[in-house]
Amino acid sequence: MNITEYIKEHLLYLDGGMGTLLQGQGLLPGELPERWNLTHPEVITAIHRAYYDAGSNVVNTNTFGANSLKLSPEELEDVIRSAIANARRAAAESRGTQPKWVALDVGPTGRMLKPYGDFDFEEAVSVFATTVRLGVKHGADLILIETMNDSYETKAALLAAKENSDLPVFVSNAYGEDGKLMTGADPAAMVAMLEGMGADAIGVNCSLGPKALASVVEAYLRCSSIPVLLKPNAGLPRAMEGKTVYDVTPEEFAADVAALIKKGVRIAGGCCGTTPEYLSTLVKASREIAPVPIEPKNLTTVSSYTHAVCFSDAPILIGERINPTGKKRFREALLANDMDYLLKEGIAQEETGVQILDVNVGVPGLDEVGMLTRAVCELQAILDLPLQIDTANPVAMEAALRRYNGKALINSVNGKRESMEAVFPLAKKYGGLVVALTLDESGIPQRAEGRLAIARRILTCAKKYGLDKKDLLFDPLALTVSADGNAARETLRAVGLIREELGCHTSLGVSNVSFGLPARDAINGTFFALALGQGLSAAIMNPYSAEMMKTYYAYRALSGLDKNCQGYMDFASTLPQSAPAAAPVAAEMSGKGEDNLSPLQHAVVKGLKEQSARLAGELLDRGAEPLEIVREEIIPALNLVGQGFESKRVYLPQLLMSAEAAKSAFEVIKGRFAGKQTTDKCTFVIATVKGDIHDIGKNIVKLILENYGFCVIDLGRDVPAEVIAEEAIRTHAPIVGLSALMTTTVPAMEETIALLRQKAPWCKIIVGGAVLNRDYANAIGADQYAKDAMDAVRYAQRIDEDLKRSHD
Ligand code: B1M
Repeated sequence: MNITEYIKEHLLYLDGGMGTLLQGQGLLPGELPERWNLTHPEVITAIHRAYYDAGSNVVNTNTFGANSLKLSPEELEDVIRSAIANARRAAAESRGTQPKWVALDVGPTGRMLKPYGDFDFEEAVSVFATTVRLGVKHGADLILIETMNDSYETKAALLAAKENSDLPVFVSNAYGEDGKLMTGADPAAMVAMLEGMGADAIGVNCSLGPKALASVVEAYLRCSSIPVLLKPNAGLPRAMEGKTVYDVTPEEFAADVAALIKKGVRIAGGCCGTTPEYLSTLVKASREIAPVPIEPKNLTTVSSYTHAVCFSDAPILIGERINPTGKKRFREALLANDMDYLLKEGIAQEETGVQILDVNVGVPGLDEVGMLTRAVCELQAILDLPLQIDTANPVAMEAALRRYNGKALINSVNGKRESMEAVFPLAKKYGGLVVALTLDESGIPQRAEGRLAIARRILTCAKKYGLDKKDLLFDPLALTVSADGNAARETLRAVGLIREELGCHTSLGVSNVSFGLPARDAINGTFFALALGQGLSAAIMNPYSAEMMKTYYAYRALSGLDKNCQGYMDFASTLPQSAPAAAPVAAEMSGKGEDNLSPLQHAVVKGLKEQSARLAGELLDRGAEPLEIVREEIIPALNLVGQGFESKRVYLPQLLMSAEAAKSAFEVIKGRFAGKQTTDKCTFVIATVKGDIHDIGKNIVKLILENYGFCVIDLGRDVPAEVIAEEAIRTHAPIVGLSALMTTTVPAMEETIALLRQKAPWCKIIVGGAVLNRDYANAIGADQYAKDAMDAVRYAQRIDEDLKRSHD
C-alpha cells in the first residue's frame, strides 16, 4: 500500500533509537555506526526486526550519517545498499502483521552552511542528492530527513530529495529547549518552508522528551495542513558514571506521546534512548485512538530563517526601498558591486518596523541573476525579515528562490500565459507566496470587475500547478490618480471584490497612486487608509514616509488590532512633536537602544564586514591607537551582541556575522602592525582550549604579544590538552597562555593545566577569557590571570626578564 494514502486514514508508527542500541552492542566511540550495516548485518537486522515486532510500520535504515563527506563513493553505495537490504530482511522476518515500509534515513552532514559556516548550499544539496539517488536505486520506500537543527540545511536536504526521487519525503527537525532550531527557526517558519516545498509529513525528533516537546508539536499542529510526526527522545540525555542515561520510562513516554496523538499527531516513534519496548508500549497505549483528521489551515504565510509572517486582518508592511528604479546612487552602488549600500538600506528599513523587505536589483547591464542571489544571501546573513523577491527575469527568480532560506514572497506573476507558465512551477518547487498582478495580454482593465475576472483566471491556472488560493496575494494595481480621476476608486473596489468574492489576500504598491502630484505623502497615506478599509492585507510602501506609518499605526489602533493601543503609543513617542526622548521606531536590541553606538560599533553589531573594516581603517588613519579601537569599539560592540544573544533577541547567524565583522576590523588593525615586529623575547605558546571555538580575544592577545617582541606559537582554537603539552615540550616554552570563553570549557582549561604541570612543569601558565576571574584562575591552578591583552603582556615581560636574568 502507498504510505501517503495509508497515513490519510491511519496512525503510522516509526521506529525508535538505533545509535544508543548499537552502543549497547559494542559500537565504539568514534566508530561509524553506518559501517555496521556491512560488518554486523545480523545486529542491524535484529534491531529493525525488533521494532517491526513492536508494531512499527516504518523503520529507518541505519544511514543517519551515510554521506559522501564521510564515505568513499563505493563504500557509500555498499552501506546504503546493505542498510536497505537489512531493513527489508527484518520486515520479511518480523512476526508483525501491520503494513511495513523502509525509510532511507538522512541526517545532517555535520557541516555548518554559509553564512554561519563554510559549507556551500549547493554542495550540501549535492551531498544529499548522492545519498538520495542511492536510496532510490536500492529500493527505499520513502525518505526520512531527520534531526536537522538548521533550516537552511533542511532545505538543502528536501530539495535534493525532491530533485532526485519521486518517493514520499518526511522531514523532522530537532528543537532546543527554547522551542527553536539551533539557527533560530521557530515551528511556524519551518512549517511554512517545508509545506511550501512539498514535504509529505513534517515534525519533530530528538533533543528532548515528549513532554518538553509538547509546545513545539502543538505549534506544528496549529499551522500544518499535512501530517505531523513526533519522534522524541526518552528525555533529555544526561551523563552518569561515564554513560548517557535517559529519564523517561516507556510508560511515561507512551502516555505523553499518546496525549499528543489525541491532539493531532499522526506519525509517532522514538529517538535517542528509546528501544523496542518503548515502541510496543506506545503502540499499545495509542492504537485505539481515532486519528485526528488533518484539516487544511489555509494560512497565507511567508517566512525567513527565524520566523513566519502570516497574512491576516492585521496589515503587513513591505519595505520598497531596495529598488534602484529612480535612484541614481543605488544604481551606481549596484554597478560598483557595493553591497554595503544595499545592506544598509535593508537595516534602515528593518528599524522602521516593516515585516517584509522587497528586493529588486534590476539595472540594465547588470548580471541580475548573480546580483539578486547575492543580495538575497547577504541580506539573510544580517537580517531575519522575510524577503520579497522582485524580478521579471525567471532565471534570476529561480536562482534567488533556490538560495532563499525560508518561504519567500515572489513578486510577481500576472494573467499572461507566459508569466504564469514561468512563475507557478517555481513557486510550486521552492515554495513561495506569489504576488499576482491583475493584468493580462490586454493590459489592465479599467473597471474593478475586469480585474476580478483576471484574478479568477489566475487562480484557476494556479490550481493546475498545485497552488491554492492561500498561495496567492492579489495586487489589483494602484494607478496614477492624476492621469485618471477614477483610478484610485476602481483599485479600491477591486481590493474589496477580490477579498469578498475570492476570499483572497491583497497587496498594493501604494506610492504609484500619487505619481505626478505634489506632496505625494498626503495622497499615499489617505489612499492607504481607504485601501485598508476595503480589507487590504499588505502594502509595498516607503517606510520612511511619516504619513504611511501614521496611517498604519492609527488603523491598527482603530480596528482593534493593537492591544491597549500600545503599538500606536510607542510609535507616537517617536513623532517630532512629542520629541525630547525620541527613539527610532526600531525594535531595540540592547534595551538602551543602539542610537548611542559609534559607526564602527554599529557596523559590528549589524554584522557589516566591509563597513567594519573600512571604519577601523579610518579610525587608524585619524590616529586612533589600535588597542583603543579594540577596547573601546570592538569589544563593547561584541558585548552588546552577546547580551542580545543571551536574552534571545539575537540568533546564532547574527552572532556569527557580528564576529565576522569584528574580525574584519581586527584584520585591518593587524595589517597596520605587520612588519613592525621584532622578536627579542621568549616563546609564548597560546591556544583556545578544547571544545571552545572563540578565538577573537586570543588573537588579540597574540597580536599584542608579538608586537611586544614575543615569539608567539598560536595553536588555534579547540585545541586538545595533549597538543598544547606536546608543543610546550617541543619548544621548551617558558609560558603557555590559555583562553576559554564559556563556562562549559573551563574544565578543559583545568585539564590542560593539570597535564602541563605533569608534562612541562617549567611552564608558567597564564589564562584569560571573559568567563574567568582571578579567583577562578587560582582555583584551576593557573599561575596568572589576565583580564586583557596588556595584562598578559605585562606578565610575560616579567617572566622574560626573570629568564634573561637567570641566564646572565
Ligand atoms: Co559565543 N558565546 N558561542 N560565539 N560568543 C559567548 C562567549 C557567550 C557569553 C554569549 C552569551 O550567551 N552571552 C556564550 C557563553 C556562555 C557561557 O558559557 N557563559 C556563548 C555561546 C553559548 C556560544 C555557543 C555555544 C552558541 C551556540 O552555538 N549555541 C557557540 C560556542 C561554540 C563553541 O565554542 N564550541 C558560540 C559561537 C560563537 C561564534 C562562533 C558565533 C562567535 C565566535 C567567533 C570567534 O571567536 N571566531 C561568538 C562570539 C563572537 C561571542 C561573543 C558575542 C563575543 C566573544 C568575543 O569575541 N569577545 C560572546 C559574548 C561576550 O563575550 N560578550 C559569546 C571579544 C573578545 C576580544 O573578548 O574573548 O573575552 P574576549 O577576550 C578578551 C579578554 O577576555 C582577554 O583578552 C581579550 C582582549 O581584551 N583574554 C585573554 C581572552 N583570552 C585571553 C587569554 C590570555 C589573556 C587574556 O592569555 C592567554
